[in-house]
Amino acid sequence: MLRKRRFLVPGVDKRLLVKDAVKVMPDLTRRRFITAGASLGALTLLTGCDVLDSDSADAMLARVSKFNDAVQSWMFNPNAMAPTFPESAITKPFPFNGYYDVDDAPDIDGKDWKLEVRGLVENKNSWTLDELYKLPQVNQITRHICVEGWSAIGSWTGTPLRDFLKLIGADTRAKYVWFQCADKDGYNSPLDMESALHPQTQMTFKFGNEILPRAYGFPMKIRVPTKLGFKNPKYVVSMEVTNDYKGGYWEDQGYNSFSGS
Ligand SMILES: Nc1nc2c(c(=O)[nH]1)N[C@H]1C(S)=C(S)[C@@H](COP(=O)(O)O)O[C@H]1N2
Ligand SMILES: [Mo]
Repeated sequence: MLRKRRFLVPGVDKRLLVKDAVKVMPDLTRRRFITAGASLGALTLLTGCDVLDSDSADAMLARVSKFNDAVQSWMFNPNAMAPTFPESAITKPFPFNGYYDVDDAPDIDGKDWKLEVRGLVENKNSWTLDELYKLPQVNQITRHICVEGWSAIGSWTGTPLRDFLKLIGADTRAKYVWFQCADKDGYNSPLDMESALHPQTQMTFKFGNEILPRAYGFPMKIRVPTKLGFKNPKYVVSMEVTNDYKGGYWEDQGYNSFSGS
């Protein structure tokens, strides 16, 4: 996300693009888009267009100009499904992103790692990786969208988070599931319960049918295809079911905690 190195899009001024898009949106969409942070990433979620090349910047504006308020069924409806793709659409190589270089990413020993479970749950036992791997898993090929304006399609396999929450007896009336990660300067992110229970929200153990590589969050990441990339924590070490808004790494720096549908 916001690192020193910025992705520059030739011929496209990202701030102007967001401004132009806002101008051509229908009223209700515009209001909600602004409430959701009016970022380039949100625009990518909304249009399905990636602005990394200038052609799709034009395509994006063309799409926005055709919006009607029905578009909200995708961006603002928490029950909407993120689009899925065929294997041929997978982006190779898939980008790495963190607030550090890949060489400084957490290097976790899967044998020692345990997922801690806290807060409003009946069963607070920790889970080893072997135990988690035995849970039923599903695959999804979905688009990951970073607020910086790039996106990539990947293949993720793991256990739907809602199945796990049920298994541990989580109080699903609570407001948030809050994830903490192993990054050396910390990384965390709150996820609203509705999104935690979304059928596509996944505890991910595999990327492209291989054990999740270190770059993408070994041993476990939370894949939320209806949200921007920063709401997809990697290197997760604990989850807490809570009614308290505990903030998050990017959320605390002004990024909208909603950031998606
Ligand atoms: N623990 C942790 N999770 C994280 C981040 C991070 O820096 N640390 N970056 C976030 C951001 S901004 C993005 S775009 C995605 C990048 O995931 P990828 O490296 O698998 O592409 O991870 C998200 N989750
Ligand atoms: Mo990101």
